[in-house]
Amino acid sequence: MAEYQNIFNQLQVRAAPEMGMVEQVPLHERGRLAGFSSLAGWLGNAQLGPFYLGTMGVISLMSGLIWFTMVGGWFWYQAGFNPAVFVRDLFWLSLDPPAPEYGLSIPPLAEGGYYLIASFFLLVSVMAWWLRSWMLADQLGMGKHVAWAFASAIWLFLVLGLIRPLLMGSWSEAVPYGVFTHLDWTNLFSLTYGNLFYNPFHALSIVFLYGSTLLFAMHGATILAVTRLGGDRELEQIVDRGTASERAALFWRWTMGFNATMEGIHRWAWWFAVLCTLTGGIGILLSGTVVDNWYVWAQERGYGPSY
Ligand code: 07D
Ligand code: 07D
Repeated sequence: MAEYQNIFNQLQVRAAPEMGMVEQVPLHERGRLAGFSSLAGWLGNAQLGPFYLGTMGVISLMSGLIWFTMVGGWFWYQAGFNPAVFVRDLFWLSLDPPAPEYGLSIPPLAEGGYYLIASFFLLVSVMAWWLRSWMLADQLGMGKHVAWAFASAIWLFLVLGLIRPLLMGSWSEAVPYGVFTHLDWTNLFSLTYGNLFYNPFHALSIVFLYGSTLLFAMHGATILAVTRLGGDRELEQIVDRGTASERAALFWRWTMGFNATMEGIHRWAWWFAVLCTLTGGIGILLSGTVVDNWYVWAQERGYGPSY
């Protein structure tokens, strides 16, 4: 049994919780509580905690909570303080940005001012979480790859809600806070700029989105396929012949003539994910600022059909 472990039958060790390294870690910011959960153990590691909240964690969670309650409070108001209506209409309720006539000025609370205040807290929350991802990696002596990848998502987030509205001179360009209203916004955006499919950066973003799922499936499947040979426990794999690692690589070399390396596959994954939101942000930033109609733009460049 101990020789053959995978996600479904992993042995769940119960001993004193492992608290992690202490070197260069401000221990007063790290919690002391840790426990075990069988459910967590089926999905990943059975140990839960200790949590490391830190100053940025507290700032992020608190401002995130303020944003969340402000939005929830607005929904509650829209539902006429009726719990049944609130639950029934939850997906349709929405906190909307100011109307176009307000431009970049601060409108009355009920006409978008409240939206702007909530957005400020969402911004603080996301940025503080980013700082936290940097600081924790720093304390562990790690590279900053997670922080940079997150920065790529934040780039798209900032383009959608801050940079593009500023360039367009109107907060009304920002995305509403609502489940279906943000989908309507997305649809309208595409229609307004003449079909986003003809925006090459939207296409690139889709390439990396689809590519990410393909790479994720290939990598996940490959490693699972060699867990019976210890491939998930990447020790000794790189030096020996006939290891899980070598077979995993050979599988792809035999299948398609090329194989990634143990390190390289993770670079492929990182770049595909990062490029999805990086190219996406460029595409959104150009819409309405540089290009007014992607369909006409494509026609002028000879690839948009003129029916
Ligand atoms: C699984 C990690 C966990 C994260 C989750 C999201 C909130 C929002 C607040 C109701 C993969 C938590 C959600 C905190 C609650 C209120 C006011 C990540 C995982 C589970 N969208 N979008 C969703 C956001 C944009 C689009 C779902 C956020 C753009 C389409 C969820 C942003 C455009 C579809 C959601 C954002 C766009 C969705 C599931 C920010 C173009 C769907 C998300 C901050 C990119 C899908 C009903 C998910 C859906 C969906 C959240 C931005 C398009 C509510 C926070 C403006 C086409 N979006 N979205 O699982 O079911 O992500 O919608 O930029 O089909 Mg969206
Ligand atoms: C939104 C990054 C920001 C998120 C952050 C997270 C919290 C919550 C809480 C954990 C998602 C903050 C998190 C606050 C924390 C908890 C509990 C990433 C975000 C920082 N499109 N489209 C894309 C496809 C069409 C449109 C990208 C496909 C139509 C618009 C992606 C199709 C129209 C925008 C993509 C399709 C249209 C996009 C998003 C098919 C609508 C964007 C990538 C098959 C009718 C966005 C350049 C992403 C973009 C975007 C896919 C169709 C509109 C590749 C597959 C033609 C307006 N579309 N799309 O990672 O970048 O998003 O475009 O039809 O803005 Mg599209």
